[in-house]
Amino acid sequence: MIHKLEPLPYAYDALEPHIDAMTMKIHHTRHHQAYIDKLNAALQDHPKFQEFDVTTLLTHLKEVPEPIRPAVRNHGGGHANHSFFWPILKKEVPFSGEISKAITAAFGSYEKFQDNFKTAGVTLFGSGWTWLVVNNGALEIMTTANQDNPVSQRMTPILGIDVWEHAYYLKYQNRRPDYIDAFFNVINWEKVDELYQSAR
Ligand code: MN3
Repeated sequence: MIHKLEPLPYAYDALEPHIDAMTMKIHHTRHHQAYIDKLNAALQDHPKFQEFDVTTLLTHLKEVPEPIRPAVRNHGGGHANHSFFWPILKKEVPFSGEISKAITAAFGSYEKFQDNFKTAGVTLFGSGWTWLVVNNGALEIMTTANQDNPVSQRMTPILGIDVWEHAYYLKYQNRRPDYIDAFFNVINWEKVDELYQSAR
């Protein structure tokens, strides 16, 4: 398949003031598009691997030919991560559903979950992602470097935040903690609940 950029499921300014429209537009039309273009370029001479969706490629990285494996890992990962990220963002969705009970049970309270998730995001050195994953049925917070995705480690992401500087620098400059605080205002808990229920 030729990988393509899907439109966002909302307007670029839909997450204002927490995540600004300019950041969303550049992030989607330039950064995400670039990962897709480079993934397609890497797969160009490997028709067998053009048949698979990006999650399949990332769960079978070891079977991807060595010369293109880093490109599939990085750009395929970039495509998968951003495709995952956009739909889990929405303003004013209350913390609710099965996932709210599971988070409270796993971390003690929503506030403790936020503390742990924020600490993981703030202390992640360099570029990467912080995730809430289902690992053998249990909820865990984890981080990945660069554009690695938890599926490559047999874990199922249900929530994630992009902590690359390009995700927040225009509005928050170097203040990653403020960006993570803002992120908690735009989590689409309905979508996360859906992902949680199908991951169990
Ligand atoms: Mn990004």
